[in-house]
Amino acid sequence: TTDVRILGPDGVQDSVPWFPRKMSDLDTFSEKVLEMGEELSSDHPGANDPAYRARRADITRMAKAFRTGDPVPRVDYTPEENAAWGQVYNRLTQMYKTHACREHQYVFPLLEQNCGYSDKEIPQLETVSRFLKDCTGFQIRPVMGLLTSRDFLNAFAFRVFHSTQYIRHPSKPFYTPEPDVCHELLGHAPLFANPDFADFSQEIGLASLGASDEDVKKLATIFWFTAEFGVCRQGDELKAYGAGLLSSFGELEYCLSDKPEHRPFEPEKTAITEYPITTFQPVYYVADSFKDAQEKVRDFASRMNRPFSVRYNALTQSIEVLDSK
Ligand code: TIH
Ligand code: FE2
Repeated sequence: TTDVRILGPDGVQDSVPWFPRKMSDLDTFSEKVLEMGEELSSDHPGANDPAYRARRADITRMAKAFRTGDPVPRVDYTPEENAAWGQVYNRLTQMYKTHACREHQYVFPLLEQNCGYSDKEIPQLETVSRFLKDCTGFQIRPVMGLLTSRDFLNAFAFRVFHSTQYIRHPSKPFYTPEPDVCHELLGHAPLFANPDFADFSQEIGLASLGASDEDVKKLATIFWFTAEFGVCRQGDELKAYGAGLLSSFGELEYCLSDKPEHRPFEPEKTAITEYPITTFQPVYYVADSFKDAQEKVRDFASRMNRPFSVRYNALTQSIEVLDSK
């Protein structure tokens, strides 16, 4: 990305990393995916399964062609894919009652009623995107695989969530090191239907626009330890609200056990913590409540240093840049 010039508060031109200003600018992200997107790395469970690879290529080709305003293309999942989903679905939904935060538990039945969530077949992203739009204005764009942190976070400024559409390899249903449709639909989608969580996600997105690489890394780490792997206290119990936990029955069990370390969530410290991406997390950050995590992150983001501020205009679906803070 090339830098753009922005008029700073003191009338001096500042150079900041490029960022999307209108919804259709997100179209430029579709080709830029990180490893394990198009090409599976050699230790991936699907790497030596040619049929799996071919199927993934078909699905990601559609994501690559997606442009702003298109409906999310329908994928006709095979009986094997629906069976893998059903297996994950049944294991997870049994655990949600005891392991998921109450916000996730509240939305889940609404997804069953409105979006056809069941163990029979994988729901279509388009159906879920429409439902989220009604609830919070969030919408889903299909993506080939992992985007850079900057691109992925920038899209949240527009209430856009990038979602994969393919499913994990059926040989390892309990955990996958990369996002897949189970992770997106069972972990993320329920929380994007929650108005507070939608605001929180957009806040991180707005903070990431034109931010320095260092600040983007911090925001991405905070996102990791909240939206992906967040644990919170509800009553006197620990519950999972992170999507990476709510989509992995292996890690969902493990995260609330006494095996990993649980530390109190403090954005300054959390933002500089290293983490593995292919194994269960050794450390979880525990928020006092789901709301408390959002407020703390919002506060952290508002104290970040940027020579301008931004706001989202939902009517024009564009970012307004305010020259001085
Ligand atoms: N590990 C998660 C799962 O098995 O569903 C998927 C991911 C979470 C975060 C990044 S990839
Ligand atoms: Fe995720």
